[in-house]
Amino acid sequence: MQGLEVELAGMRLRNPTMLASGIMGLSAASLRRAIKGGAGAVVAKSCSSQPREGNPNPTVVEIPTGLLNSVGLANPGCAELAEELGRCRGEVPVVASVYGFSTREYAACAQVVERAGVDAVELNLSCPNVEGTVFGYSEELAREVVEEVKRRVRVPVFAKLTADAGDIVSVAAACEDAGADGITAINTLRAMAIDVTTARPVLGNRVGGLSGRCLKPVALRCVYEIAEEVSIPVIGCGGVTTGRDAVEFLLAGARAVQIGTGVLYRGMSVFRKVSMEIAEYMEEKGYSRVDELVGLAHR
Ligand code: RRO
Repeated sequence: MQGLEVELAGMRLRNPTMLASGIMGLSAASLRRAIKGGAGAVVAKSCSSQPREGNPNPTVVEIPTGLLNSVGLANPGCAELAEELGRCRGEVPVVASVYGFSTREYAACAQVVERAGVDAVELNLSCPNVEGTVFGYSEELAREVVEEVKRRVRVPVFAKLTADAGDIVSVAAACEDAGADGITAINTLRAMAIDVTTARPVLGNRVGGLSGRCLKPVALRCVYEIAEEVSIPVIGCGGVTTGRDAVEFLLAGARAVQIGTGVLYRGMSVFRKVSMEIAEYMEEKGYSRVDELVGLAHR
């Protein structure tokens, strides 16, 4: 498909779709499936310095307009995950998502995955499912993490933020100021479901993160407002399922879009399908390059 290539913080993507960090990205095999499904880049599941088992079951529940998860950062630890990521290098950019309970842990994890040869690091400053500080709730804390990681690694660093923060736009601006190479907006939103039969919360952890179609208007608003404020690239994430969804994010100012729950709705070939649908839109409207769409809604 011609005209879909985008440049993102120095990386060349064959199209603007990326696998979002989440349940798919713990093994080289699952990342390769997304690459085969047409993804322009892949983001692995977030990792911490020590392995984590995650939260009690049930950790994933489907609701009519999306998905609730309370996985709890289950991962084998950044050293083991880094080895897996090393096995995926080559075809498309591979991005590691790192999490830390402290600034120092973020930096240490980022260094481990960089040594494994990943193309970029996404800082998960916004996980809704672990006890402890959410660095992305605070301009100061987000700034501190980005500054420290930028001191330690040379690959591009993206900051993944949440609309649960009081003011996501100010946090994004602080991350840009601290040297971030891009902003991913947004992570899941804190949410819950209650089983009326048992009169108990459905998720084992009671509260989790909401993803899927219902998230799109919120994510789109965040991308639009962040793009007004920062000049680094913005990556849209939240409810992208169709090419039309992706186009909305591009028009709002995103340079690329991440797809997570959309994989559940349309399978691993969702990346190819969305790319083809973007191309159809471009042809219909007479655009020859996808980056012509970026930010057009700001006129
Ligand atoms: O693992 C999770 O529970 C999780 C993470 Br790290 C995240 O960033 N967002 C999410 O919805 N779930």
